[in-house]
Amino acid sequence: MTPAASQDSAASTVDVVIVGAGFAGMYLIHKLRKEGFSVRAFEGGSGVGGTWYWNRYPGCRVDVVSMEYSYQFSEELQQEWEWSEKYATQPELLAYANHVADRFDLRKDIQFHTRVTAASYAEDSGRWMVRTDKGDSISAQFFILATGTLSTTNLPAFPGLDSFEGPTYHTGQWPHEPVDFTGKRVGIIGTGSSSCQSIPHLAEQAEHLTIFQRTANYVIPAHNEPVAAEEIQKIKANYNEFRQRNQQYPFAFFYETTNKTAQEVSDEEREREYEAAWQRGGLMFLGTFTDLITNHDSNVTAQAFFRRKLAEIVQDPETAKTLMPDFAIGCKRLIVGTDYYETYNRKNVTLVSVKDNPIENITPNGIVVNGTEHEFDAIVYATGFDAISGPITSIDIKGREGRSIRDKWADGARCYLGLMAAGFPNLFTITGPGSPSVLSNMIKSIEQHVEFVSDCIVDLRDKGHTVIEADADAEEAWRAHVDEIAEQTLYKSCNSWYLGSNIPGKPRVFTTYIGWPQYATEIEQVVADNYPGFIVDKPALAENA
Ligand code: N01
Repeated sequence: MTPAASQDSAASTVDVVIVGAGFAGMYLIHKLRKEGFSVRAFEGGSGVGGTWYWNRYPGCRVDVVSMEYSYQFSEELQQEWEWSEKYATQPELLAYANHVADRFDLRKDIQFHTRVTAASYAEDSGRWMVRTDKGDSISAQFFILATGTLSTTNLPAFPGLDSFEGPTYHTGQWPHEPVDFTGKRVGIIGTGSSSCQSIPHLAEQAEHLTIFQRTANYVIPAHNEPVAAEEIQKIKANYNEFRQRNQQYPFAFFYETTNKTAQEVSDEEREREYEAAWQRGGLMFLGTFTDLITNHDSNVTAQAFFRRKLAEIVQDPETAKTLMPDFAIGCKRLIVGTDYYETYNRKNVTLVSVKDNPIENITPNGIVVNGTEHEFDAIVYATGFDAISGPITSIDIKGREGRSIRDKWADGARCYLGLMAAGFPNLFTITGPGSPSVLSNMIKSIEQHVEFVSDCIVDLRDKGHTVIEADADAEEAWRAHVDEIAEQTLYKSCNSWYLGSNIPGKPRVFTTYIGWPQYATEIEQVVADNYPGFIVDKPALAENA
C-alpha cells in the first residue's frame, strides 16, 4: 500500500479500485489521491454524475434543497458554484458533477463505458482481483463500491415485454437525446417519484397519456422557485455554519418543525401547521410534527389532511378516489412534485388502477389490463430500482473462502455500520446497507463515508497493517440495531423499495439506519475508540491451521 504501487509501474495493479463515478466515486478519487493512493475507477456510463447521468427523464429534479445537496469538503467549490433553483434540475446537477470532475481533474483516473462484473479476494495476497466487461483484470488492495443506492433498474418481467412494436423507455435509463412525445399515445407504468415528476411533462406533450397505477402515492408540492441572490449570499457568507446546523436534523437537512407531537395540539392548530407545511412544500412535510413517522394515530391525521387536499385539487371524484393512498404517509418515500394532481384534470390524461387487476401482458400494440388492450405509440417504464443492495449484488463478488456476497445476503443485506461486510476484507461500501443513506442528505452521507474510509486506510498504512474487515458478531449486532430502530417507526408497515419488497423474491428487510445525528456520533466514536468491531490483519484460515 504505497504510492509506488501505481498505475504507471504496473497497469493492472493499483492501491484502490472504485466502482462508480457518481458523487461517491468522484470524491473517493479526489480524497484517496490526495492521501497518496493510486486509484482506478470504473464507470458504466460515458460520463460522471451517477444518478444524474442516468435519470434524464423530463422533469427530473432532486428532492433535497440545492444549497444543501452539494459537496462541502471544499470551501472554494461551495463558494464558486451557483445553484439557480431551490430544487436543481437533472441537467444542472449533471453540470455540477462535470464541474467537479474538471476542477479536481478526476477523469484521468476513470475508465468510462466499463462495468465491473466480478471481484474476488485472494487470502494469500490479501488483494482483490477485479474484472470488467471490457476484459480488464486489475489487482487492488482495496475495493470500494461507490455503486449508489438507486442505480440498478427494475424492469418487471411482464409477459410479452419484448413484443411491443413502438419505442420503450425506462426512467432510470433515459436516452441522452430529447424524446419527443408530441402527438403520441403514451402509456406509463408506475407512480413513484420518477413517474410523478415526469407525468406533468409527458401530459403536456402527448396526445394522450395513460397512467398505470398499482399503489397510489403521496405527492407533496415542491413549490420550486429560483434561489434568491440574497439567500445565496447569506448562506455563502457562512456556509459552514449552515452545514453544521443542518446536520443536527434527523435526515441531515434542515426543516421547519413545531417540535410537538401531532397528539398534543388542537385540531385547529394541527390543521394550520399542515397547511403551512403544504405551502412550504417538500419532504419537510414529514417533520411538521415529531411523531408522524412513529405514531400511527398521528400519521392518520396527516393522511386525512392529504386526502382533503387531493379531493380539492382533482376534479373528477372517481379519479380523486383512485389517487388516494391507503398506507402511512412517509412509509414509502414521500414524493416531491409539481402539478402532479393537477395533471389529472387534463382531458388527455387517464388513470388506470392495476391494484386489483395487475397488468396481464404487453402486446405489439400496448398493455392489457383486465382483458382490455390499451393501445400506445410509446411505453414508459417508471418501475424503479433494485435498491440499496441491488447495485452490489449485481456484481459477482467473492470474499474469504470464495463465499459470494449474493449467498451471504440471501436472507437480507447487512454491513457493519453500513460500511463493511464480514468475510469481505478491504471491501468498503459507500452508503451501504445499514447506513442512513437514502434517509439522509445523500451527499453528506457520501462525504462522511469517504472520509471514514480514507482515514481508516491511512491509519492502516501508518501502522503497517494491510487488511481490515468487519467482525461477524459486530455486523450481526449492527443489523439487529438497525432493525430495532426501524421497528419503532412506521417504515415497515407498507411495501416499499426501502424494504426490497418491490423486487419479487427479495427478502423483506429494512436496511437503512434511521437517525443521521446518532449515526454520525456512532461513527466518530468508532474512530476515537480505534475501530471496535473491525479486525485488523486477521490471518487466512489456512495460516490458522
Ligand atoms: O421508483 P419507485 P422511482 N406493475 O420504486 C410500480 C428516488 N428518486 O424510480 O408502489 C405495476 O418509487 C410501483 O408500484 P408499487 C426516490 O428516492 C428521487 O419512481 O410497487 N406497477 C411504483 O409505483 C424514489 O423513491 C427523485 O405498487 C409496478 C413504481 O413502479 C426512488 O428514487 C426522483 C410494477 C416504481 O416506483 C425510486 O423512485 C426520482 C408492476 N409489476 C427518483 N412494478 C427525486 O425527486 C413496479 N411498479 C430526487
